[in-house]
Amino acid sequence: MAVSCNQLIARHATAWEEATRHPFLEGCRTGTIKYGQFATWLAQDYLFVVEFTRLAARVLAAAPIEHFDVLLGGLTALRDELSWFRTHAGERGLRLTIPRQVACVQYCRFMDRIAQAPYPVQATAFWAIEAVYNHAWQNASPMVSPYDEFARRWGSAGFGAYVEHLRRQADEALGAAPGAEQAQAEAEFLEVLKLERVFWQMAFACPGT
Ligand code: HMH
Repeated sequence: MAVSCNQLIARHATAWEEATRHPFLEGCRTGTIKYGQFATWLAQDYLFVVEFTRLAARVLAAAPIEHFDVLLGGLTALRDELSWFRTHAGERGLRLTIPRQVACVQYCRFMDRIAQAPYPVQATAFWAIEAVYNHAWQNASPMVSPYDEFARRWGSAGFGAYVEHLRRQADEALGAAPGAEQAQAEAEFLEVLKLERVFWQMAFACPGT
């Protein structure tokens, strides 16, 4: 039997928890997050999403036609998300032409590597990146204003439904994948969890940037 996305979560429950619960999110939930910490996350997540959009396009290029609808929907949502980030950065007077922090650089390098992996590995990693965000923001919902809008973006039922579609597509690809690709998908899933944890932590390591 091939490995499935839900099995990956169950097998690595502790790492999953660490990637989806963090004092940063708790600070957004209660409103105690510092302005500089939130600003750091906001600008760096925009820079992340720029590269994530490139990954989405590269996953689409490797996908079977039956998977196009879901991935094209994702790309359209990313267009809106990039402009939404620019609006929020503008409101806060944040510059987005800033250097990436180490955590962001590492995550972007990972995505560039994933784009060159076999499709089942790409589909699993792509699902994982969206799934952790969905769960992380959901776990800390509802949030106080102005963070409630952020919680709704990734914690909403609509985003959850998109993640479910991605999960089904990844499971389908994994189901037909050779054992070595399944093993690689599991290793990259764990890498996503680690990169997420470090990304949350970044906001605390570099406040005010
Ligand atoms: C760090 N992981 C990170 N940022 C995001 N915006 C997502 C996942 C979901 O797109």
